[in-house]
Parts: sequence; structure tokens; C-alpha cells
Amino acid sequence: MLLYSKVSIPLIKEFKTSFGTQKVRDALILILMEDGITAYGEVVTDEDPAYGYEYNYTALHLIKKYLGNLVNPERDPVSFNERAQSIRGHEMAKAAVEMMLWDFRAKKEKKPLHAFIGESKGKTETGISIGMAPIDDMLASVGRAVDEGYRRIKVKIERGYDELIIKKIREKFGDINLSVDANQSYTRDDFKILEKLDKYKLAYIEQPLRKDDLVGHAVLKKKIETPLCLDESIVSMNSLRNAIELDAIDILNIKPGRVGGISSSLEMMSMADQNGIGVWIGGMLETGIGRSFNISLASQKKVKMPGDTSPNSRYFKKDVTKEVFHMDRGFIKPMKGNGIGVELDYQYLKTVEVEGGRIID
Ligand code: OSB
Ligand code: MG
Repeated sequence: MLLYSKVSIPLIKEFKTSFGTQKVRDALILILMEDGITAYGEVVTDEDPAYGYEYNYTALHLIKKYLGNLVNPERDPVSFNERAQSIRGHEMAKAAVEMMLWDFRAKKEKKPLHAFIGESKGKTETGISIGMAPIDDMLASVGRAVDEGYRRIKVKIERGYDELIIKKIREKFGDINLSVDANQSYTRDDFKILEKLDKYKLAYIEQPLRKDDLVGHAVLKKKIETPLCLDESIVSMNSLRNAIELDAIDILNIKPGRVGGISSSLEMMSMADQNGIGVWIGGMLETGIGRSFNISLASQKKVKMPGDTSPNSRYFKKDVTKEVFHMDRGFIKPMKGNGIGVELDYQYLKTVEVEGGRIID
């Protein structure tokens, strides 16, 4: 039986990026109950098509009309991926189903997911992503993150909210491991602004230009010293290969939910590794379900940079999972249990659920 539950969880603090301000996380959770096993998936979409073109309505529609039917009969994520190729795009919807199947298989084999999918370090270095805010608020948030022991601090920027805030952070906190994420806010007319950021020795600048402007990123990469990290631009092995061949990328932010799931994430890690591209695992304000998948991937040996895997207790007062992640001196560990190792707290889930039901009997 395949079920879904759409939940609306208020954020402790709004999260502001160049594409909008999130006040709640409207998460779409998938639940597969079979053979005495309960497996989970989470779609990283939100209510509106802001970060990408997919959103909750399209993802749920796709899962109901197409993807749910492609799951049968052997519950194997690899053959699901093959069949799902008949549906173009919609990697976020596909990813949620694919990842749920990986959780199912890992639980069937009685193994924690991080060990089931590859060579795991059993832990990962943790970074934090801080939304845009007035200067004083931002400096206070960075200060708190430094005190809490985060290994890399990423700050959201946009055209007009960039050099000054970076300058202030460097003045106050010295040479901390600092990066910025523009979420596609700049165009090719803004290269002069981006060149000025070189002197702040950022670990990287993430997704400065529009997602489909790989050539623009290649041109920019020649003009700046700051390493270029791509997020939205990379959705498939082909887009990664193109970025590498064009020399448009130094570092890759892999979000399994954006790239179609675990298999695709693992393939990307290998390709990045072979080409000297740094890799870290990103996040999309997931609940404990999605977060657990991310942390399992971030624990893989091939991931050598701190990612956006902060414990999501910084986003939610209460999560929909019974187990919550804790960070210890900048490290976070995958859960010990089988599969993703977290269970839904159904009692709480019902209080934040806005819609739910059966997809397949
Ligand atoms: O661009 O990395 C991003 C959150 C939502 C959408 C896009 C992004 C982000 C983050 C948050 O940076 C990272 C996290 O989940 O902690
Ligand atoms: Mg990003």
C-alpha cells in the first residue's frame, strides 16, 4: 500500500532566498507499507514553483498518475529508474519514489541506508545555510553558527545584498569557512559585481547565474578566482557532464531530491570524483525523513566537503519524525536503525496534515 501525506510545518524563523521567503515547509511525504515494512520518501518540492519548475501539485499528480504505477512488482529502485525514463523531467517527483524504494530495500536487507548504498564514514561534516536578513540579524546568526561549531557557513545573497554583507562577516569573524549562494540571482551583466567578491576568499559561490546558462558560468569561471559551485543547473548526468566539459564547475552541490534520487546522486559523486570536482550534499528544508536520506549520502566516503545537513531542529520546533538529528562538534551521524532509521510520529503528523490518502492499494 502506498500512501501520501502533505504536511504544513511552520518554520521557527522565515527563510529568505533570492527566489522568495519561506515561512512554512509544505512537505509531501510518501509511505509504503508492505511485507511488514514501512518505508518513506519525501518530495523536496514546495507549494510554488520558485526554486525549480516542480511544485507539490505537479509532483503529487505525477506520482498518482504515472510513477506510483511504475513501482511494481519487485520494488527495485534501479528498475524503477529505468521505467521512469519514459517520463521526461520531474526529477523531484521521481526522486521521492526512488528514495522510498531504497529505504524499503535497505530495511528488507536489515541494513542502515548509509551502509547499504556504498562505503560510509558513519558521519559527515556539517555546514549551515543562513537566509538573507538585515545586517545585524545576519551577523548574530553567523556568530551563533560559529559558536555551535558548524564547519562551513553559507550565506544566501542576491543582486544588491552581496558585497557589503560579506565584508561585514569577514570583518567580524575573520577567515571562517564561508560561502555564498545566489540561487540564480545574477546575469551576465553582473560579472563586475561577482569579480569584486574575489577578495573575500570565499570557499565558493553557489549558482550565481540562471540554471540553463552553463556557458555563462564557464565564461564567469575564467574571470573569477572564487570556485564556482553549481546547484540548480545540475539535474542529470548529462548536465553534469556538460558542465565539466565546458569547464563551468569547480564544486557540485548534490541534492538527491533534485537529481532524481540515490542512484543518480551516487553516479554524480563518482563522475565528480574522477574529474576533480568537489562534492557536498545540499538540503531543501526537508523534514527528518528527507534529511535522513541526505545525511546517509553525505556520509559516503566520496563526499569530502561539509554540506547543508544542519539538524533541522533549527527549522522546526517539532519534526514529523520521532527521532531527531543532533550535531556534535560540527559532525552529524546517520541514524543507527535500518533504512533511514527514522519513523513518522503519526500522532503529530495528523495535527499538521493538510491532505492525505492512498495512491495504490
Ligand atoms: O539553494 O541550497 C539551496 C533551501 C531551499 C531551497 C534551496 C536551497 C536551500 C538551502 C537550505 O540552502 C539548506 C538546508 O536544507 O538546510
Ligand atoms: Mg543552493
